[in-house]
Amino acid sequence: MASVVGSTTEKLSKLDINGELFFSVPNLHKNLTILSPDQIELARMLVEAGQSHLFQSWAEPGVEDEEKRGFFEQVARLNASYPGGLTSYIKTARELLADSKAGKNPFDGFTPSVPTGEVLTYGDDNFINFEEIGIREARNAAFVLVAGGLGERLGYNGIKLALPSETTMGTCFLQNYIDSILALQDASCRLVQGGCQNQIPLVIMTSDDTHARTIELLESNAYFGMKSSQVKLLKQEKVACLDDNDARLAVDPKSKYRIQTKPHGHGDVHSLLYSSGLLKIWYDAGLRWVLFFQDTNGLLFKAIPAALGVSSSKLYDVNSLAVPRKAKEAIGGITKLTHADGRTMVINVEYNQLDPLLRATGHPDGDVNCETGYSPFPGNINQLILKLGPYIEELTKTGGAIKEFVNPKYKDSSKTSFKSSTRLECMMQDYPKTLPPSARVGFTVMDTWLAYAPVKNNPEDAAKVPKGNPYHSATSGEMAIYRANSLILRKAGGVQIDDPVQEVFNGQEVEVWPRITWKPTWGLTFSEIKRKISGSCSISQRSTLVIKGCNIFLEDLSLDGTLVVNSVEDAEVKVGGVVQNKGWILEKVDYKDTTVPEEVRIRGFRINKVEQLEKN
Ligand code: UGB
Repeated sequence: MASVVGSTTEKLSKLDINGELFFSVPNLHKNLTILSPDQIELARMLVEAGQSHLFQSWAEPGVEDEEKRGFFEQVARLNASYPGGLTSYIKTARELLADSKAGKNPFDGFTPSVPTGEVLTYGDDNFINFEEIGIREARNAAFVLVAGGLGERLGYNGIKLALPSETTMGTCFLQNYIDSILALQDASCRLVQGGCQNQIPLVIMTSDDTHARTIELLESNAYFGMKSSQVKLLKQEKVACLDDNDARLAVDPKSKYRIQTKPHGHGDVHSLLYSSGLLKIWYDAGLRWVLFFQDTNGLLFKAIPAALGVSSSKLYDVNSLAVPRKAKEAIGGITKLTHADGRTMVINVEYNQLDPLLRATGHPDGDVNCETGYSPFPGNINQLILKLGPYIEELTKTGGAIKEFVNPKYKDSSKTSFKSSTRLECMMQDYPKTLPPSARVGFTVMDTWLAYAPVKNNPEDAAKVPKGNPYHSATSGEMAIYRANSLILRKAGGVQIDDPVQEVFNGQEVEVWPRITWKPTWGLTFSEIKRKISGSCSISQRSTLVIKGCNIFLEDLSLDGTLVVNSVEDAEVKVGGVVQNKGWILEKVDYKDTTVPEEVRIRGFRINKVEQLEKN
């Protein structure tokens, strides 16, 4: 024993640590003998930060020593992955928890008002012009997909990127995104005389919940046609959970040698990008834009060219994409905040904060629709376009740290204990909060039918969404793609498309349009689609049209049934005449029927491919 005590004292004095610090934590003190100097340093940091309780149930030295070393590995990771380390995390947590307990309004002193932004109308001259500029700029862009979320609200067992965005072609979200980026790259490079070799980079932010399955999805599909070097994965770490207002870290209920952790939110993307060094590499390569987007919006890339055109024309440092928002819809509201001292900013106010903010500032009805039938605040769809130069400048100052918040669920009104542990969180759209007033922050509003149809809610919750508000389910996400494609062919190509019929799938009433789908390379913009349609074309409501190829031209096509056209890249294909067959039929499926694969039953229908004409 004497030698153990001797070696402990020696270790501590070498580390310049006063041994008394550990006397009050006997189970830690006993275990110092098995710890390395680095681990003792971390232990000191925890004890000094008021976290002695973490060692309360530790076994004697010699018992469960591997687990104890594992504990410090986790602490080292948590410490390294947070700017300023765990000490800083705990300090911020105490401050934010105190504010929350005191009921402090994060928008104290600010008055909300409706900001003005660029409102686009699909297909008018302005829109077409922005699309052209956007395509030109695309080769100077990098894309960043935040995909670390598990999607608890959707309750799907796989990663959301692997879900089919629609089941006619069966393209999953990740493939849809990669196909779109590659199509943008080709279209943009074609505009350069003599061509260009730019490869648009794609970064995917993953988390422990999604990382391995994202790699597997990419590798088992040969990166969906991207060069593997073009895609980079950055994994976000979770953060420590907090048990009380003193920010005591929560012990994992499954192991006394682990700290419980939860996701920190999509705001991590900024610090990860900064520390990865990629921004500098992109800048040096001449890139000008970084576009952030989310995991399940099958319409997004229909809005990208015009939105990028707006950023470029207006020289916006920050451009957020928005759509008209229904009151109480679970998307944030873009809001102008004016402080009593004169400061103003245009920022997303998250959906759970908008109503209390409005009520506190003289709007007794809170978050309600105005005479247009929509909330006056445009809905944030969390697609941000940042100008790379100013973005790097800002992150050089902040290291990518984003203003955090905490959202504890208190047991009672004394606000002294929580129903379950909480943690600090941050959101990527809060990036503009630290920008100087000189920064050019704008937003672009587009029609919902064109730009936004996320898949977030499980069938049961979707069916409970108030009538008139969007379901945000796998059913509505897929139907929105058919509606958008039908409307685009109507508007850009003058195609006569039958009106939709109303159907109920999984308790959700939706419009069913003809199932029209195409690969992004066929039609990225209004003008390109217009160019590929001529004569008098018509498509009946029960029809399915699948276009898989670039130079496929529709001329005097009359479709009543299913037509699938496949073509190799350079082939020019003309498609016309009368096509009539039994087609593909939507058959209802109940989401509770576990004999049906999950990705099918969550949409409430499957496609019975009865008859089609397939042309290669
Ligand atoms: N995500 C991560 O990558 N890491 C995380 O830790 C968490 C999420 P949700 P929510 O436009 O649709 C956002 O859960 O709560 C990824 C905006 O905050 O779908 O619905 C995740 O994988 C809100 O303002 O976000 O709210 C996914 O890709 C509104 O705009 C993305 O982050 C809304 O989205 C979003 O995660 C919307």
